[in-house]
Amino acid sequence: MARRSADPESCSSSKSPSTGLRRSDRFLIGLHPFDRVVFVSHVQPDPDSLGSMLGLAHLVESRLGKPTVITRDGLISRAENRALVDVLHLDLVPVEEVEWGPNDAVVMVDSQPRTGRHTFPENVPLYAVLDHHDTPGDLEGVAFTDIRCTHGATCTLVTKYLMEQDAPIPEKVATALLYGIETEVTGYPREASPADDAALISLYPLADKDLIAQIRNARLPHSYFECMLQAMQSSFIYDRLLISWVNPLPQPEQAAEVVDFMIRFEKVEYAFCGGVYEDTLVLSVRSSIENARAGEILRQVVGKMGRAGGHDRRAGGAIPLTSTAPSAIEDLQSELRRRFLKALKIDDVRGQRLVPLREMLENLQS
Ligand SMILES: [Mn+2]
Repeated sequence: MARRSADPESCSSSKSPSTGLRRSDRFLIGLHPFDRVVFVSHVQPDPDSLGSMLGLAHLVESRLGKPTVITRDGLISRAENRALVDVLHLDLVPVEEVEWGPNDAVVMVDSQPRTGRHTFPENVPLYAVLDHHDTPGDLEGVAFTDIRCTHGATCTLVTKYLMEQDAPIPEKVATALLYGIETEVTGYPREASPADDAALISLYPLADKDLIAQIRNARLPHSYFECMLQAMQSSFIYDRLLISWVNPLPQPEQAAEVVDFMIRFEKVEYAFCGGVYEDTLVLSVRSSIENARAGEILRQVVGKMGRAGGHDRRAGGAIPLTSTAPSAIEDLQSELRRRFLKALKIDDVRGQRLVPLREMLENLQS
């Protein structure tokens, strides 16, 4: 299943590659007829999305002199991601407030069309898609595509474009791009390519390291600790898989924060967390092994119940709930648990609590 190593460019996609032009040239040339460039990304945009939009907007403004709009689809709730927006004073337009002009070029980053990860209207035509996810989208009719799953971050592609075009990278843009790559290649084993490391090296002298430190160490809300406590209390180990549930999830991105923490547990190779946020079951997976196929496994587990996708060691998904009654949620949880064990070929073992019940009770202080 070592698809990456066997055929590293298996998911790369780029139209008319034989023109002799670099990708960044073709990206810019194709924008000439348009009046304005609007950047869109996936729901709950992460630092890789935000950095990619900011970097490409800078490229377009500095090289073509055209106005740009950077959008935000849904909430940004993770403390670090909010800090990124705050300390860099990012001006994000909620995607539902964009007035789509007839001569707008729409550029999607860090995501692909019709993967269920957007709320902006599907009838708005896209000029370009730049992404690094394994999750295939519908690229029909998109003039410019640059999909490179071998890259750890979309920000790496964007950094390459800026360097190819000799566009000076301002401190704010470099800081966002550096942090965007850093968050994508965090964890071990790293999901990074030599291109990611080369981009990090180029950006490091240009970025504001104090701001990076401030973002990385963002102050955490009370709900973060409540969520983590609930996750630890609900965690069960099934052989090499750890499953945690948090209901309700205070913020949708906290499922990812739970698995980022739980995957550090030395006895497991996969950590999965599910949590109810409003009328959705939000899912997140991390793996500590190479060729983990986390995105494929989560897609298989979720099946037609919802959507899922991601990378080799990190994945996410969502299942719309028809009922939020506790019994309906319990049924869904046991179905997902059963499917996960099957996908990982784990015999139907009895789960062991991460923290034994007796210890939980003994540690309770009045
Ligand atoms: Mn990304």
